Amino acid sequence: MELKKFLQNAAHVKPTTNQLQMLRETPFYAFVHFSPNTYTNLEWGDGTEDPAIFNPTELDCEQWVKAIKSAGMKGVVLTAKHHDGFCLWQTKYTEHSMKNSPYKNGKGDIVKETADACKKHGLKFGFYLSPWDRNSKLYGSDEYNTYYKNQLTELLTNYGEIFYVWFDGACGEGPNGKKQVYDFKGYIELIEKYQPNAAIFHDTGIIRWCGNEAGAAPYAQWAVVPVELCSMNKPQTQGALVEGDLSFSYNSDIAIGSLETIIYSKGLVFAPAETDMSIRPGWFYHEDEKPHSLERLFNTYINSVGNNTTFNLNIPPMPNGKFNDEDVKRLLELGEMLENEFGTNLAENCEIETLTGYGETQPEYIIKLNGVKKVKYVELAERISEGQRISNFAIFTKNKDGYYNKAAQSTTVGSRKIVKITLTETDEIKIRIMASRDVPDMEWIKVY
Ligand code: FUL
Repeated sequence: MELKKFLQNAAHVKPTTNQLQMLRETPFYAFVHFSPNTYTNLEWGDGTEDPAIFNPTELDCEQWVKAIKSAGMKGVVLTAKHHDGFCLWQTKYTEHSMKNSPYKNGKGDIVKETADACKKHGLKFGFYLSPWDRNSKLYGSDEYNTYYKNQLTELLTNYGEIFYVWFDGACGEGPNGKKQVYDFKGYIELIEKYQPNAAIFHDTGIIRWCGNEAGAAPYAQWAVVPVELCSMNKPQTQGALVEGDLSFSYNSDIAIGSLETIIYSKGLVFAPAETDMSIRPGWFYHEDEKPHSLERLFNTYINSVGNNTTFNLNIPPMPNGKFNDEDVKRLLELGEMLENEFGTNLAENCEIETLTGYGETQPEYIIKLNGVKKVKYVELAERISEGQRISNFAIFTKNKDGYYNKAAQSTTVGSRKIVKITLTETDEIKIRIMASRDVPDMEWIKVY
């Protein structure tokens, strides 16, 4: 296939409604890791923990939700079951659950309390249900897939609207030393049946992993990637050199989706990445750990939501069932900083002129601000519903003498790109698209 045609096809690979909702409406949400690990001070329980240790005497899911909301997040993803197999809800299928916790004399349901708090405060609710289960005696047999699907069905049908189901890729040994072959196809069919609007996180697609758990998504960020990496998604176009037989793996150092990586692929799919990290070093609460700095969290936001990925930030409750005050404070600070930095669009109601002198795929956008403004960030957004196109662009600011100074050069845009520039006083900004797979379709340009 001719290269130009191949790239144009790549530029028209489109998201599903569910993927689009994640990118546009819910790009920033919270993980909540809570399990017997919270009481044993571990990251991975082995499934032999006594359910009686799980006793959040001051559980306050509204406190979680309010703190999460204060950071500007739009949803919560609760670990309904982590690798230790302990279930945070009243499941019919195991005793390794809230039924044997002293909390509310075995009648507690933390999935329900979290879902209710989300509903009350206007956040979306989703869950993580670990396929790897180190407690279930069925693990390693076909019956385990039935067990898992039964639990999934409970979670999909009893807690209202679910926006996201997070499948952990981890697959270790169960209590009898056996490994499980997961029936992901069957699991996903249940989600499509009961919660057709839910997005899915999985390392084979829908929403894919960014490649590390440190909040560091690769800088050039494509949502259109080789089907070999995200086999769960439907290929929308063929590869260019279908002879290739490459295998792809998650590697944070590679810009997956760049020309070098798609050219040998058998087909292309739409699969945006999620950036995930914890506010503290561990996913679960450990008393000796401290929350990351505000600067690190803010920069991660820029490099995730502002870099064509979603951002899943974990906050671990303490053994008493509350978020630590330091985490609550940090979340509020983050929300305030996001509001201070991005709350006022200096290009609102400004004239934006599009020039196509260099050709249609290399337009220039001239943003005439209303007077001289102090500019710190430029935010671009492609009309991602129609696909991702831009692969290189530069930002210029006009100086007092009427000349343009180059303020930044960058790569992909996608659903949203936030570029930090050196604080500059200017009354005019020029964005020059240097390379694009097809004619760019800009949904918005904002200046802060
Ligand atoms: C990993 C798990 O093993 C960690 O415990 C944590 O849940 C993280 C989000 O995913 O695969």
